[in-house]
Formats: sequence, C-alpha cells, structure tokens
Amino acid sequence: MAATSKKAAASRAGSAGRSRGGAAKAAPAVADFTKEQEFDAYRHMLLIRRFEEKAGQLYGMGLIGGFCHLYIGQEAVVVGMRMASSEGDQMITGYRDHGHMLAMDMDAKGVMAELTGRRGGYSKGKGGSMHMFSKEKNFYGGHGIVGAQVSLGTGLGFANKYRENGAVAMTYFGDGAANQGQVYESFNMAELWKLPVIYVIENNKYGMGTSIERASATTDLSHRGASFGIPGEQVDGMDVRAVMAASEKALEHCRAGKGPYILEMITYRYRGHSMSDPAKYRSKEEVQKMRTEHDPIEQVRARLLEKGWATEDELKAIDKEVREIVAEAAEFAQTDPEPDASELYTDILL
Ligand SMILES: Cc1ncc(C[n+]2csc(CCOP(=O)(O)OP(=O)(O)O)c2C)c(N)n1
Ligand SMILES: [Mg+2]
Repeated sequence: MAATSKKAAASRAGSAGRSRGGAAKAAPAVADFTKEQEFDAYRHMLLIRRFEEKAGQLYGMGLIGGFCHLYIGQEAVVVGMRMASSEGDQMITGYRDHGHMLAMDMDAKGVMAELTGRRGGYSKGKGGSMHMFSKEKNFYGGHGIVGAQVSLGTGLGFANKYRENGAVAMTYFGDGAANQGQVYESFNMAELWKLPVIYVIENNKYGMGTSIERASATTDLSHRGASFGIPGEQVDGMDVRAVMAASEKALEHCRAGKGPYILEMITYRYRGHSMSDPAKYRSKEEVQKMRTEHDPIEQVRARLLEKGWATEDELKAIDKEVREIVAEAAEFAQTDPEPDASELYTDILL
C-alpha cells in the first residue's frame, strides 16, 4: 500500500480541520479516489474483514486461546491512514490489532499462526493476539494495557525527531483509553517537544460494554488536546476517503515540524468487545443500522459498481483471491508446530 498519497493530496476536496487547540469545526474533506485507490482500499479492507471472520471461526473451534478482539467494522480507519502514510512511518496500537498488522503488510500467515500459538507466529507463538510486533514492518504492537501504547507511541515520535528520519508515529487508541492519565502526560510532552505523532482515537462508541456517554465527561474527543494546543478533528471513520484526506493533512502537519495532531475517527465495531462478549448493552437494530447504512467496504463496492470501474464478477474474483490468502493463513496456523518447550526461556528479561 502507500505511495498513492501525493495524488490524493492534490485532488483532495476542501480543507477540513480546526484551528489550534481544536476550536473551530470545518466541513469534512473527502479524498477524491482514483480507480486504483478504490481497488487498493477495497482489497485491503476485505482482507481484514475476511481475516477477522476466520479468526472468529478458529476461536469458536477452540483453536485460539486467550483473548481475541476483532476489528470488523473499523477497517476504513487503518486502511485510510495507511494509504496516506509513507515507508518508514510507524504504527502502534492496543489489543484490537490484527487489522493494523495486515495494513502494515505483515504476513497473514504469521499473524494467524500467532493467534493459534504456533512457531511461525510473529512472536514465535508466545504472544498471542494482543502481543505481536514487526520492527521490519514498523509495527510496534499489540498492547494489552489500555492506553500504554500512547506513551510508547510518543516515544517513537521522540526517536523520530532525535534521529531526524522524517517518520511519523501513528499512535492508535480507543475512546475508553482516551480517559487514561498517561495519555495527557504524553500529549504534554509531544506538543512541548513538537514530536511527529498522530494520535488516532478510534471512537467506536464503547469501551467494553460502556458507552462513551456513560464514561466520558466530554464526548468530542478531537478536543482532548486543546489544553496543550494540539489541533484535532473529527473524521468519518467509516469512509476510507475521509480517513485518507485527514491522514494526509495530519502527516503534513507532523512532517513540517509542527508537532502532534489528533484525529478522532468516528467508527463502530460490529462484534462484541472480545470474543467472549455477547454485546447485550446495545440493540441489534443499532448494529444493523451501521452495517447497512455505513459499512466501509460496501461504500467502496457501491462506488466501484456505480462508476463502472468494476463488474460484480471482478469484485467476486477479488473476494476469492482474498479468501485464498486467509484460507492459506488458517491452514498454516493449524499445521505449523507449537513452539518448543525450550522457548519458555528465550526472549525474556532476567
Ligand atoms: C489499564 C487497563 N485498565 C483496564 C483494562 C481492561 N480493559 C480492556 S479493554 C477496555 C476498554 C477499552 O475501550 P476502548 O479504549 O474504547 O477500546 P476498544 O476496545 O473499544 O477498541 C478495558 C477497560 C485494561 N486492559 N488495562
Ligand atoms: Mg472503544
């Protein structure tokens, strides 16, 4: 992915955003996608969707131990961010991390095998769903402690500035995590030292079973950097074009040495918090409405068909290709051996 950013920046419609400190609202900007970009977005979002569906099945079959948090519904966030970013930019997130890894072009086999605790997994089968990393692909985890990745992502930004490498640390966290204290300590340092960090708040409206209205004194999270002077904006996180346009703008801000930027992605997860959550705190109608009216993949699909850029058969063929990648990953995740017992003593700090 990536490398399509310049074109989209040039064709971006309007100029979204707020003045410093998140004061003023502006019209949302939507990147005007080329045919190539629509296909790119479609493929990547579909890969995440199918991967997650398969992970859900494997979990149901008892093949995945521990926690497993699915990203279904939120695909446009990570794909849009990634489409605007460049080689070298880093990503770090919490435990809902499979989509982020696939967006960073990590191998589906390695991710799935980590879920099933196999040797060929990204953490040699010792980390599981929430603890995977790939320095090579600039993915820094995979963190189970809510909000912990925000300080770490700020550290990545510090390293980027110190090394003058031009990279930006895309640091993701949820609406629930947005109430953690260390988030604000990090904001302060990031703005004080003008660190190149984009704080991507994935507001999927719930932190476990608690809605944002019940948990947060203020619910417009794009304003959360106001007291530090960090600009922020709300983005339609179900529309990959809006995400990409916002990402372009935030990346430009960071690369110009102006410090951090907050993007609050308004999104939604279709499944429960984790595989063990039946999601009784919200109505079926609420979920169904998001699925039918705002699904990120359906939006791209509809545009491709409407513009005559793809036929139903071509889209089916992409689905088939994607399903094959996922099936191969699932096969590997079930046949690759478990780590040797001696691995209990490696990769640990003594
Ligand atoms: C420090 C800490 N407190 C509590 C938990 C338990 N916990 C796990 S996920 C979660 C909710 C976080 O919600 P949000 O940030 O909105 O992310 P989402 O799951 O919606 O992606 C909580 C409270 C934890 N893992 N770490
Ligand atoms: Mg949430």
